Amino acid sequence: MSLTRIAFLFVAAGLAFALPSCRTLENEDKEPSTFDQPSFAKADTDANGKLSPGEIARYKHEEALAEFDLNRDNYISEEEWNATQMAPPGSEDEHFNRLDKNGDGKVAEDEAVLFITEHASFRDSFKDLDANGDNHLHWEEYAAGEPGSLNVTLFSLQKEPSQGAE
Ligand SMILES: [Ca+2]
Ligand SMILES: [Ca+2]
Ligand SMILES: [Ca+2]
Repeated sequence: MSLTRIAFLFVAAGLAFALPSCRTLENEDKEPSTFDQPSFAKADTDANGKLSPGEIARYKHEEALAEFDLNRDNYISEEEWNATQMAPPGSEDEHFNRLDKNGDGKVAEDEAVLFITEHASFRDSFKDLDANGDNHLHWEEYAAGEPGSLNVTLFSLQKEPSQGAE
């Protein structure tokens, strides 16, 4: 019995050691998370049973902060941004400056929320999912659609509006 126990502890320790290092290596492949029902409820900060574009964007930004806000001041500084290495080389500055609307060298929550909610892909997906057109998503509307379609993050490059689009 004690041998089994020792073997178990050995495996558990090995896992605990291996998992965090995998996670950091896999950053680039990591899918931004989609909502399950509990996180959907958590994102509904005014508790009216449905999500506005801002509530979704704020929730997504909080996830990003947990990962990239290294000094935990609720801002993503240019230094923290560059440390993520998510943007293709050479495009970081331009993209960061677009996020940092007031030019103070860091991305605040309202700047992030604005970027996400104004992103063309986000707006299109939201409109598709919003079956009753009230500019909010109910869980039923969200669950009936493509789960990944709202996955716009700070790293999503804005496509130039295609010419002649309606
Ligand atoms: Ca709400
Ligand atoms: Ca920060
Ligand atoms: Ca700023």
